[in-house]
Amino acid sequence: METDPVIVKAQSHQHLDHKGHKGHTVRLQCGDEMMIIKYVHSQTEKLRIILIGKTGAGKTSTMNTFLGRAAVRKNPFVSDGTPCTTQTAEFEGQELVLVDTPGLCHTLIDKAEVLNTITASTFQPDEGPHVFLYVHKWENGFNQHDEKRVQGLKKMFGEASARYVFFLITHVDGAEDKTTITKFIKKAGFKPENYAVINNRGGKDQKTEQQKQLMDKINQLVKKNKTKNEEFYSKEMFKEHLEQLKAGSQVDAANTKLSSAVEGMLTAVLGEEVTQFALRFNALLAEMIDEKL
Ligand SMILES: Nc1nc2c(ncn2[C@@H]2O[C@H](COP(=O)(O)OP(=O)(O)O)[C@@H](O)[C@H]2O)c(=O)[nH]1
Ligand SMILES: [Mg+2]
Repeated sequence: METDPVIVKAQSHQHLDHKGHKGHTVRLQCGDEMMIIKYVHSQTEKLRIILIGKTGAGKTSTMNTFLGRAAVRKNPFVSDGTPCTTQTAEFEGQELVLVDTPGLCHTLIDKAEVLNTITASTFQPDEGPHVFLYVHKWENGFNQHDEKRVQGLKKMFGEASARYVFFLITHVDGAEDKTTITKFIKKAGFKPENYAVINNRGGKDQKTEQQKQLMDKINQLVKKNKTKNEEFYSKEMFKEHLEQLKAGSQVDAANTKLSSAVEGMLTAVLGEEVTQFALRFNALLAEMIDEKL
């Protein structure tokens, strides 16, 4: 997002680091010399974020908050019926690829199909996501079903995926007690640095501040993963997870009766064999989850 230029008078060019703001254009005046610098994000240029969570959690609204407009239909029975929706947004000079997914306890779509769509969404931009943004609605508490959903995510993508999961609590209007939220975060099994709150119905200033906090924390997480050369959740990590499952599991016997709309999409990215195995695994996972995921 382009903003009005900020004019900074400095003694030397070194002051630049302290005066710049992400996404701003800065005009630096040093003596008679004038420099115009456009600040881009100093962290990873482009982030791929996949939004996952229960229907009604606020995934689509969060996406719209970043888009700054209601570009995606909010009706869960309409928007959730379509395979993954990808939108590109920009926040403070950083490009974000946001992928919306159907709700984890959708009542109208077959459970295995929901899982298939999430798998396809994960690799829809080809390379995997930097972050699985787990969206949760505040007010419900965090019950055993929620715990199962978070665990289900780990089951789908393996232990390695835990490094990429970030927790976002929606419907937080600012009146909530921080201690209560901290306790809640602990119960959900997340570290304080890996969660943020947002009120998608809040005012512009509140939302901008909350988006800033969310993105700063996400960038920290990505930076940490990057130092280990594991910047994002990769296809290789997913394949490795499936390989481990193959040994002695009933996955091979599972039946993918569904004519999955995402099959072709996945095959192009993961290849025929891995895709077929992933679909069978999702069918099995869906069967195992007898209560609403
Ligand atoms: N008050 C409030 N309402 C929200 C917030 N986020 C989403 N909603 C509302 O919750 C409902 C479900 O949101 P939606 O984004 O469609 O959820 P999804 O199914 O996860 O995509 C909609 O009516 C939204 O307007 C929030 O942060 N605060
Ligand atoms: Mg939605």
